[in-house]
Amino acid sequence: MTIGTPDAVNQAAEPTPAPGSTRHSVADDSAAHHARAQDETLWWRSAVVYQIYPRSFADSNGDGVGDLQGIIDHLDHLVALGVDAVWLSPAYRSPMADNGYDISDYRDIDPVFGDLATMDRLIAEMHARGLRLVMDLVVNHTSDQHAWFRDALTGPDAEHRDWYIWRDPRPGATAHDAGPGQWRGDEPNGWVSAFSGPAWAWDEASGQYYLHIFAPGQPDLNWENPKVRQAVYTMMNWWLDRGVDGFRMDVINLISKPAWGPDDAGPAMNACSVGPRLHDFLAEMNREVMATSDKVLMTVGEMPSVTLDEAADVSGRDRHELNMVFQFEHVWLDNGPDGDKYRPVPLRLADMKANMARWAGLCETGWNSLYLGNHDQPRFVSRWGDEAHREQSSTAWAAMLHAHPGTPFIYQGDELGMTDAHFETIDQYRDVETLGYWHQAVDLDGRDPDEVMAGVRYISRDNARTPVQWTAGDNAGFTTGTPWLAVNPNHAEINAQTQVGVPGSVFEFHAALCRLRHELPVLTDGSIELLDADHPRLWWVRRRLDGVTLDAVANMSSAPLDLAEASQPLPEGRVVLSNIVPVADDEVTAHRLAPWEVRWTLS
Ligand SMILES: [Ca+2]
Repeated sequence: MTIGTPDAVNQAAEPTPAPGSTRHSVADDSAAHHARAQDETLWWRSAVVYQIYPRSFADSNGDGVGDLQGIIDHLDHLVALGVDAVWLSPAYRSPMADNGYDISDYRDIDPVFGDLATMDRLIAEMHARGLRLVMDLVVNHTSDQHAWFRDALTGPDAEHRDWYIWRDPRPGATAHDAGPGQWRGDEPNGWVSAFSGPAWAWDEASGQYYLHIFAPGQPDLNWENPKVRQAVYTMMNWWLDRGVDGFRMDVINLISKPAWGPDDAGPAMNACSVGPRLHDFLAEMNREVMATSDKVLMTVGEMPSVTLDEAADVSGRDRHELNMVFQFEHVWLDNGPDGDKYRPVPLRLADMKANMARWAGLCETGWNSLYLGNHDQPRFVSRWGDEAHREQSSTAWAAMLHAHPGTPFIYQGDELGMTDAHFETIDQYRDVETLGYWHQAVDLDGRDPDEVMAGVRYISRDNARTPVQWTAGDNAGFTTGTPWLAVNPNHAEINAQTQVGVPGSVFEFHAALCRLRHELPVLTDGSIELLDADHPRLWWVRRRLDGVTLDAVANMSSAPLDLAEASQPLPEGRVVLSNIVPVADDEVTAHRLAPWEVRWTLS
């Protein structure tokens, strides 16, 4: 089987086709949508966003690392896909302790990615193609190489000392010598960093600890200090003056730290989520930055462990904080005991369906983002699909994601159905989080390396960071040099060259998803109903708006599914999206779903 050509979406309408057989014009439904689209204040609600992780996207100069010129060289790929905006993961100057999420200069581009002149050209080239640029904004912490922190290290009286969070050793506790990232015994409390080890780093010179929720090279900024906040807002406005169209805000739920005591312990990320002044800070940022811009920005806050109510507060239309959030519940459903993602458990589809339906409720008063993958998650086709049914399972997952309320995000390479890296040994990995977990689990805790490696292979962030596969040629056309992270050998089969413009490809299926997003207002504004919620393999959501009903139905398994198992018959209607080409007039096709078949029917 191949995947149905999206070009058929634009073919002339015919009377009620057999399900899955033909895709028809949706032009009749688009008038109301175009009226909404005129409302510039809502552009981000009906947009599809593409995430670029620049290190792995395209290398223009043969040093093995993707760069801004590489993005410019491939912008027509994004035009062909039909996305509205790009979220660019950090390209700022950075020592790359966490691949750019440790910024040493917010107003410069790291030389490995290019320079400000190239950035200006990227913005101009994107705008010339109708694409908007959403910058990553990492302001929970800086790099320890940032000038502010270098100054803070000079002593307690330094101008920028209070721009970070310093504490004395825990009174009465005894310290012992320990290597970097290891417990000394007199940390101010027992908070654990996201990359294993204590969340406090010892500064011998001043005899104090500083807080780092992430790596020791990523000290947390002290948002209680109004000078810090003003410096961030000024920097954001500087980028707006350069032409960017919004911000994706890294772990923005962590910026307000709670009151805590010496006996507090556990993950610092959990302790600091949605602190007491988060909403004050975001409302202030909105007044100082977003509200002063002459264009409508897109803002999305990354918020691990945020609750639905908290997300509703952050994204509430009348609250003027952020447009939408990245929540994490659905990508944590297969985490193992104690939330350990490296000890995964099988995903129950019913849990995923229920979770996504619940988060759809956010769009009643606020707004949600929709994603299955990003630079911090493995490839969803390997994680929750079936590589033996790679094209069908990746498109089925994508179509069901896009069928929910919210703004969909496509992570680079997912539009090609790229898979996990399938590395065999730990020395093939580069990710600071993966290496930190391995060190803790194998070297310190003495766990079985084979068992730990099974978890690493399943969940490591490097799975999604292998270079984008442009061609079947050397290094997948990503670089003429040696790639910083190994190219997946399956680029011989999976690559853009064999998919872009090719009917039936995973890429063209995603292009159809983007087109339908712009043509069907029911996708943006419709209500949602989850049918057959407990069925372990059938995923069925129904959207409704102004007398139009969209049914998205998928078989999320590698075995055929008899539609008699559904609680009600599938409605008759126009099939506007399908990932199979059924046999014409086949009664069997009409009454069952093939492995990983998805259908969108409009009635
Ligand atoms: Ca390069």
